[in-house]
Amino acid sequence: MKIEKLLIANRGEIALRIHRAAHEMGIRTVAVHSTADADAMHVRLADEAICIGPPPAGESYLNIPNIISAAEISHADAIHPGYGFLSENAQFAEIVESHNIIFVGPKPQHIRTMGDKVEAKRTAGKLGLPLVPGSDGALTGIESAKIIAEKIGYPVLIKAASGGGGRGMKVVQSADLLETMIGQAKSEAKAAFGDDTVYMEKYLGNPRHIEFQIFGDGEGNAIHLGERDCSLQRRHQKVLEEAPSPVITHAQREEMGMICAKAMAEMGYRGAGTIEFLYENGEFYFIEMNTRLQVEHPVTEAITGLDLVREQIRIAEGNPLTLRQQDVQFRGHAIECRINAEDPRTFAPSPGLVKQFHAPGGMHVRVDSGLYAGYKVPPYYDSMIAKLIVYGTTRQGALRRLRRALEEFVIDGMKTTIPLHQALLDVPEFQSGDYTIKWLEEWLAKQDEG
Ligand code: MV4
Repeated sequence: MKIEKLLIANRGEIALRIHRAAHEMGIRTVAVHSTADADAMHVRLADEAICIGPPPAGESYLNIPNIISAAEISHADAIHPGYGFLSENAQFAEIVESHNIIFVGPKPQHIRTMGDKVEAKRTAGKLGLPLVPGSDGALTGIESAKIIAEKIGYPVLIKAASGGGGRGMKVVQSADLLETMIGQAKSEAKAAFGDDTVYMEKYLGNPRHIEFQIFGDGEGNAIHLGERDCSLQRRHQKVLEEAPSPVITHAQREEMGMICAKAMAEMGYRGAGTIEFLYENGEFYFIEMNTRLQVEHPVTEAITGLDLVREQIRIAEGNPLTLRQQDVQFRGHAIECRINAEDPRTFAPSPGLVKQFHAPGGMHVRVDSGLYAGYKVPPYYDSMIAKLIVYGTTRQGALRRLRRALEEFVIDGMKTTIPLHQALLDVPEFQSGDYTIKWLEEWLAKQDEG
């Protein structure tokens, strides 16, 4: 079914990104916004705008009855949830569909499965994805936990089934600490998620974080769009992403990509998804799957030439995939910098009035941002205010272009993380691509000492 009008259940740069794809497809857009976002760029550009509540997200962007009401009032025939907020809420997807509105996203059952990390791992294993050695499902008692830990070897990691994004993890170095740590992990998980289910994995000490982009049509066909390397992160917040990974060979991409695509085809996955792996000593280990569009999707767009949001919308309309796997071509190298309204040293939030805004341009430079001079960055939400994406024929070329683009970027009126990205460009380990998930935090700690 052709979508005529799309409600965008999100804010900021991703709401703008979705609006742009929709308008290029001739689809009218409905922006929903909190009272704090009335002046947002995507609200101005949308064909219609509906206020759905006060600034706290719980009363606006997470307010399901208000969003459904906005869709009914505006006669929207589809809802795109973006990332964050309601994007991985299976119940929301079900409610949307029960109102005969198209959910631009996966089948609710697949969102639910992947939201439970124990279920996700079990499913991934059955579908042939390589797993981190660990407990086969949830931990059931200390005696069996001890046996599993001895078998896989210490250190082990206790993870919450309802966790994800690094919340509620405990590293255990030896058997004498296991019972205490499982207890702590359980009570923290109970407090944070209302679910004390935990599982165990071998702790990988120094991996990279590499994720594969996949698309399924919901009818048993699926393709992969290669990988992104997201190892540069601080406190589980990604700082910079690149595609392809500087350490993955063409043969590894083909092999892992095919394994991912085959798995998604077999489960009948619909829409965009990301399969996350840890990568250490040449081996991939599945950790989680994200059932949504991701912040860093533009680096994949840059190296494949595909519009991922357009592809999501086409699938939601019930169309087959635009491309076959053999038509997907990977070309060049792309890097994305997340620019946050934060102090570049302390990372303290720094929202405020944008006094001047000048985005860099020129060949192979993309800026996704809702900022404009005179806009006030509200203090209630995520601090990411812009994404800078550069493309080059080679990684070297992309790095040179990134340096040039960062020089041009002007955001006056608040502190931003632009100087952090500029400093990173001068560091040999970043220049050579020789970094793991621990590297940035260690480098930042050294900067603070010196
Ligand atoms: C791990 C790990 C080491 N060993 N699992 C953190 C977030 C969640 N997605 C999984 N995470 C990790 N799981 C095993 N068995 C280390 C991390 C981890 C991490 C993973 C990806 C990106 C950044 C990270 C930062 C710290 C820890």
